[in-house]
Amino acid sequence: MKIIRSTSVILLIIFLAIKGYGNDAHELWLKKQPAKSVVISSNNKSVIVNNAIEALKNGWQGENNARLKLRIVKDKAINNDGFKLDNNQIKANTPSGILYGVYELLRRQQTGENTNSILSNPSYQNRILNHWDNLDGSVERGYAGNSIFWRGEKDLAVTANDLELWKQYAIANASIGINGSAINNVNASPKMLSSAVLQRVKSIADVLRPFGIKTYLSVNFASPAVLGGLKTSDPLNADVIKWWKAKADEIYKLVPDFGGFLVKANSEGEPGPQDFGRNHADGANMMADILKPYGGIVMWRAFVYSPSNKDRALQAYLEFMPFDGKFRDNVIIQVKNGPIDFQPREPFSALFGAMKKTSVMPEFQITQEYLGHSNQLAFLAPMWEETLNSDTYQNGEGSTVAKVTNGSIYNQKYTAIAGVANIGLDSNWCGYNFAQANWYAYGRLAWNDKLKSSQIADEWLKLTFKSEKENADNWTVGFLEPVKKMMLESREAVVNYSMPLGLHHIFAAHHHYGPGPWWAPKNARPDWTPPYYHQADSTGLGFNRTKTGSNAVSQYHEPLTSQLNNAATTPEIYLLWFHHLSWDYKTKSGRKLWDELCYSYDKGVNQVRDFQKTWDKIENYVDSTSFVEMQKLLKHQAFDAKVYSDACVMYFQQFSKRPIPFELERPVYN
Ligand code: GCW
Repeated sequence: MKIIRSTSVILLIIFLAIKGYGNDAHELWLKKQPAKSVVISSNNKSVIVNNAIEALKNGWQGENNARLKLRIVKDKAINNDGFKLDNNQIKANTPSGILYGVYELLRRQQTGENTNSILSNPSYQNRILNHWDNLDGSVERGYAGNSIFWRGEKDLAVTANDLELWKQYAIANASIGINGSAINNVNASPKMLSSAVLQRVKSIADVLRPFGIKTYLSVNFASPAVLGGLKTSDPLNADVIKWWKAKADEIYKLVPDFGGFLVKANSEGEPGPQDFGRNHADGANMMADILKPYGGIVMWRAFVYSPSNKDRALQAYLEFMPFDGKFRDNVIIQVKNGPIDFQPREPFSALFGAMKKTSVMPEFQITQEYLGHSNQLAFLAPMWEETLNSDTYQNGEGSTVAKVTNGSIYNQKYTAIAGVANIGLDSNWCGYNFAQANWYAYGRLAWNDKLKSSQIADEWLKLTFKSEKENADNWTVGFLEPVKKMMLESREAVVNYSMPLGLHHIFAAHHHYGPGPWWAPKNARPDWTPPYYHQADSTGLGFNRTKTGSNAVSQYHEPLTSQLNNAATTPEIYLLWFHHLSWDYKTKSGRKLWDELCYSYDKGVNQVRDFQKTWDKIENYVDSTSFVEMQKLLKHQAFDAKVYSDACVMYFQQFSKRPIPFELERPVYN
């Protein structure tokens, strides 16, 4: 009896473990469908192609017993890991191309799109996730639990669970075209390069490789001194160069296809070449020369600023432009989408397109550091689409951020794009179900920078939530359309209730959740305090970056400089980013700035309330766990949005000394 009981407990545990909880959220957008049978022939037997075949067998939704051909060919129309898909034939130049073609085919089958005459080439060669994962298992700005890669320097042994988890991670990435993972924080511990840790790096790389994913490491610039015991980490010192060479050699012996280094140097207290009187090019080129024989690249971040300059938004440009053309061809300067720091909205960084003789790559943040962590719905594809489609004018009209970084305008030997991952050990990988859509969206945009957010949301919703049982028409009207609308509006709602009209960086200090426009302790670095950014005073609000102010506008190419220099021609979404305007400034709606600000905050709150109404109506379309999870999240978000809005409006009211518009808040004494 006892045995039977404990066996059934064990079986139940196994069942629950396999099933996970929620809408089988751990399966991400790769829901297992009862697959039909397919007969596959291939002219290639590599592990990557075998994994493609495996995916087909598990997911084939086409006609039963169909014959499918996978062909490695030499086709000039196909670039890099691109592919051709023609009904039941997939052609590619590389095994990875076959893998991506297979996932495209499966996705199209599931979403009901056509599967013939398709040529798909990736926009960027290297489509990389940056994990801000620390060796101790914590994740910087991670809201989905601990690291999937690290558990502490004393716990480096690789378990069967690790291997399975990394495999699932690799499959998910491959299914959306991601082909690189930088597996540790850019605030990098020198210990990452210790021989013991590198053994684990090898194990990770061995799991990712069969899915076409290269492994990269973030490195600490002071590693030669801190880890290697040298007297210096000066990039021009012969012993230092020797140390890096030996390290590279050790890494490539373990990981022959190692992708390269990601470096945060001389930024926020991290060491860098400037500590030794050298510059960014000295540092990056030293590493690039060492990695070159192995085919490795250096992604050198341009996220630099210091308390000395007046306007932080100017600094990356000032520090990097003098080195344009001075970097080796296997160095790529990794530039955050905006000039400050992953705010809910920023204009694009002026470095895009301006560095004409240097490879530049965009860095996006998938984890919601400034957009509500995992407590708030924010679908980020519209934000990234906005950046990618911004016209820099640097090589004439149409020089969008996408085009000046993807190799179609400038001759870059390597092209790349990075997204700071939102992945952790949480059972749904990303903290909340809909955050998975951001991982998905990043991969899809990295593959095809022309994709529309609406298409990405559409795909993700179909892949994640549509089940065979559903009547398609009902599902589209009752679930797909309203939920897609909610997703597409969600980032704008965050902007509205947190920092509308170009306001930025008015968050609570440190954790960056919730409002803190007042935070300015006496001894704090000014550029880390919100008043530095919003500049509210009795005359008005906003940061003057025009020619009469910090002149950040001059870093942009005409006609942008003139357009942004003038409040009347500045897009209203960036108004207070570039201008300090009177509280009575007349905005496009006809309202005065103060009123418009109040209306924007109020709009954001109401948008979230509408999301709640939308979600309440879809109960019948999702499993109860997913339904309740999202309902709770939106409730929390509506509450926090109201706090955000009220706090900011009341704070700014001290300066504006104007009443909140009557329609928004009828005073109680009236
Ligand atoms: O936005 C800031 C974050 C830091 C982060 C840094 C960076 C990894 O607050 O946590 O550090 O950006 O991008 O380097």
